[in-house]
Amino acid sequence: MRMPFSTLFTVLAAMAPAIAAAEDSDTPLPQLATEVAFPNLKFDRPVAMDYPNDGSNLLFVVEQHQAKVWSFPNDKETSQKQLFLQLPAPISKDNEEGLLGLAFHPKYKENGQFFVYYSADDSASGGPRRRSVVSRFRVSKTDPRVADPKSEERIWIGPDDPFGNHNGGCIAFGPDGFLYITLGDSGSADDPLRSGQNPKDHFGSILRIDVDHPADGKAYGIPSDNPARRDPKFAHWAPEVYCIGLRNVWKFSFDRETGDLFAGDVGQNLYEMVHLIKNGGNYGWSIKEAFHPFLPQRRTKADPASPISPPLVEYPHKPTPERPDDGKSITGGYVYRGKALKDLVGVYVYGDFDTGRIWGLREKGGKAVASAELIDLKPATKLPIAAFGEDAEGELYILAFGSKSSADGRIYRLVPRKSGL
Ligand SMILES: [Ca+2]
Repeated sequence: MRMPFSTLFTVLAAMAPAIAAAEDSDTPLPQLATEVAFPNLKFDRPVAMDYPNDGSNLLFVVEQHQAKVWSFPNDKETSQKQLFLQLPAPISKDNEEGLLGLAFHPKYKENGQFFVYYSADDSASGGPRRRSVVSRFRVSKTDPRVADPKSEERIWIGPDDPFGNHNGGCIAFGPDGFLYITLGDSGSADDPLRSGQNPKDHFGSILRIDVDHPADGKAYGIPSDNPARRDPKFAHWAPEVYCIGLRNVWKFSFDRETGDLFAGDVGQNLYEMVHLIKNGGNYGWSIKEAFHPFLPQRRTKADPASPISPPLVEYPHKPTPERPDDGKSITGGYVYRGKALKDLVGVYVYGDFDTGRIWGLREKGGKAVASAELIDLKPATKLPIAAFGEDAEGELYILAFGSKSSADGRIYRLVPRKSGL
């Protein structure tokens, strides 16, 4: 789950202050720090957080290789972690595989449905050794704190996957009520299947499906304004494909105020990037890595239906004398819409898994108009940022990767920076 961020900084190190002064002088990006949000809770390889819109004030955290979903009250002092789901199906457990995504149905309170994304190992039943799956589960009819493990229905089954890495794994419902799914370019390196610019396969894309209206013999329907359904120029795209040209989106999210879709896309050797995602968009992989040429056009052709859109920002991997190591693996976050940090409202927050750095950007008209580092990173505060999470109030959390034998596995929050820190 490498997470990149860097080209942005060669560009923005010089430009961002001027841009910010011209367009956003009254809203500087705040200086923040991190603190443990739930001191009594610890998780094993936590990789995703979600909450149901049911007034329960519960948060849910996914453990990647344990294949568990835990719930707990959104209360700083809580020590009441309760097992919600133990995934019944066998999973693949390569470093980037496992239980990766969780999304509660927008009408969970009425229908008890939630969805998970996992790396299935179906070899015991004669199926493929590795492929990604999205399943629907339901909460128990008798206990609202426990899922019914027998309720699983596989909704979407991904293509056979030749490699253990680049599995995306983020799922979320958009403001349109459709389920968005991301999976990477299959894996290995250099886009070996040339899937980035191939809109016929599901790799290297964000998909959008309608889980409430199954159709055409599938367990889901296709929204009428998916690219292939709304415009003949996209007729060669698979009906599920919403956008293409992504290497491995490690987390996307919707701005709960505007509905805008932001994605952190992990680059290969040089750059990490943030994209503003549009219906029918093409984000360039593997012709481009962020703003830069990657594979030449003679080795992979750009899809003719959709010109390549550059990222909002990028950051480089390689440190320079003027700039420390920004990171190697981006973790996309959220546009902050909470109440605790007023200066952060409207800022898209993201970080890097390798370096623990956390940045913010303001977007306007499809461009980043302000960009800055939010925390003053000290070795003692360097978090392996596996994911960001959001609660019902729009407050943000950071899931720090860790296991039973390591120091972390805790959940952090952003707080105002005290003077002297
Ligand atoms: Ca893969």
